[in-house]
Order: sequence, then C-alpha cells, then structure tokens
Amino acid sequence: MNFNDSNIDWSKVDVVIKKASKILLTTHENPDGDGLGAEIGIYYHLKELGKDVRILNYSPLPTNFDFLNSDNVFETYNINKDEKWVSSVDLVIVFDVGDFKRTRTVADAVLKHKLKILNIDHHPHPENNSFTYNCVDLKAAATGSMVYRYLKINRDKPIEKKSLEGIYTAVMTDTGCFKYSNTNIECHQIAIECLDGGVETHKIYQSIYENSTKPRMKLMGEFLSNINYELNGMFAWSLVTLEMLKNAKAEVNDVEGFSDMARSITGVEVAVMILQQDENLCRINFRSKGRIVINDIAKSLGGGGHPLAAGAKIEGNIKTVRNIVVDTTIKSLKNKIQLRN
Ligand SMILES: [Mn+2]
Repeated sequence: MNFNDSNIDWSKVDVVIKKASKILLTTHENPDGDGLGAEIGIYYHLKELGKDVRILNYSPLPTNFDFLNSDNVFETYNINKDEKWVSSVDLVIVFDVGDFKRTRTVADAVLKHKLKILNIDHHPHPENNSFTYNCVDLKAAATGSMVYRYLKINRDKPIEKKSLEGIYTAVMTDTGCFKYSNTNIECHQIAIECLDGGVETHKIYQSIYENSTKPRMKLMGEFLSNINYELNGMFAWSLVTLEMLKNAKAEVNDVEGFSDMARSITGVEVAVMILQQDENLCRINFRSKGRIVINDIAKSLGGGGHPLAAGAKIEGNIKTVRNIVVDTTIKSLKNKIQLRN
C-alpha cells in the first residue's frame, strides 16, 4: 500500500488497522498540536475497536496540551520499561513526522524489531522510505485532517468527543487558528463537526495560546527586539541563544510561534529563527508568507518540511551556523527574486 501524495483509499488503511490487535502510535520529537491531536483522534477510535493501543512519544507532552491527556494516555518512550511491549506490536502508526528519524529512540526500537509501519503525514517523503504502508497527502492542512477522513469512513455513529478534541487541536494549530494559506473548506467543516459534537473550541484555543509563562514572554521580547532585516526588509531573522534562554529562565519549547511572529511584520516575506539548542547544535525555522517557497532552502541545509514552513538542524556553534543560514538564505532569496522578475 503506497499512497505517496496520490488519492488515499482509506478502506485499505482500515483493513490494515483492523487486522492489527496491538498498535503503537507515535509522532516526532518536540511534538506539536498536529502530531499529538492526530494521535488522540485515532486513539479513542482504536480503543472503541478493542485494540491494545498505546501512545509512546520520544518527547514528553508539552504542558499546554495537558487538556488532551485527561486519561493519561501520553507516555514518554522508555527503552527499559517499554521495549518489551514494543517488540510484540503488530502495527506502528506514525503521524506528522516528515522524517521517521524524528521519532528518535522510538524509530530505533521499531526498526530493530522490524515492525510494520503505517505512515500518515502531510509532509513529503521519498519513495525510498522505511514504511510498510505509506499515506501522504501534501495538500492536507494537517495530519489531523487525514485522521478525520479515516474516522469518517464506514461510520454509523458520530465521532467520539475526545477524538474530535484531538482533531480540532491538530487542525487549529497547523492552520495558525484557521489563518494560514493551507486553511481550506475541510478545516472549517471539521470545526463545524467539532462544535456540533460539543467540543469547547474556545477552551482549546485558550489552553494552547493563552497559557504563556512569564519566561516565555520575556524571551519573546528579546527575540522580537533583536530582529535583523535583509533585502530591503523582506527577509527577517533573529536568534534565540542559550544565554537568552538562561536570562529569561525559559525553555526550548517556549520559542513555539516566534518565527510566525517575525513573518507577520509588514513587508517581510520570509522569516528565520535560529535557536541554539546546545553549544554545538542549532535548530532553524523557516517561514514564508506565501510568495516564496522555502523548504528547498531548509533541504539544502540538511532539513525539510512544507513549502511555506520548514526547518533544519545544523551542528556547529551559533556564530558559524548563523553565518551559514543567513548567507544561504539571502543567496537563495536573491536567486528566487531574479527568477520571478
Ligand atoms: Mn502537521
């Protein structure tokens, strides 16, 4: 079964899922609302089917997603405690990963035990991948939208409220609250069904977006005050250094959304955030307003992602990485502008 950005036959996916009795759900490190919401969306469906199902992620659940965890279903993968269970899993479903390696130690265990893997994602994947079954839809606004489509097949009763809460979280976060260019009719149809099913959408919004810690706000102030502008202000970039994190008493997770803010400035077409994760490793976020595709830039630096939202991880000290990223981006943007003119 391979639907690599071709029309997905969800009834075939259903056969694969129904055949499995022990199912592991996982998503990428530093998980976002889409990966987590997609997991929850399908989790309650699989429970309903009587499956032995667990959510095991590499990273712990960020606290602003605690509302999805009323039944304590999110677990952080622990090799000593969980490998035995994982070794006898019939099917692993991975959500929103972009690159399977981003599930880190979970991928190691899954590959070691040669488990069957079903990939559900809206990021591009090469034909040569580690998946047994591959379901990719690059046009899907969120992985959660794809899970929704699966949940809608062969159904005579409404989708469970807890599943809908996951789906809503996925769609809301990946569309920037129904604002980004990926927002489509399906997103709003999902929202209607969620409201209809009793989901308190405003509470989900508040849990995720109106739950900032004081350290996060302090760090955000620093980040925004130090934005650099290039190419007549169409390219904005800014750093988050270990020192800034320490001064603000903030954590790496606190930078969520910063690059979107830099992009929101008038005249800015492309924004880049360079986050120093440790002395020798930086994480880069690329964001575009829509006129310029940027995932090829991320790819040229060893990363990848969506056309308008991509990322990369680069080894090296912050100064070196900053120079490489800024120079590469400026060069690439100049080329793209020239090509357009
Ligand atoms: Mn996503």
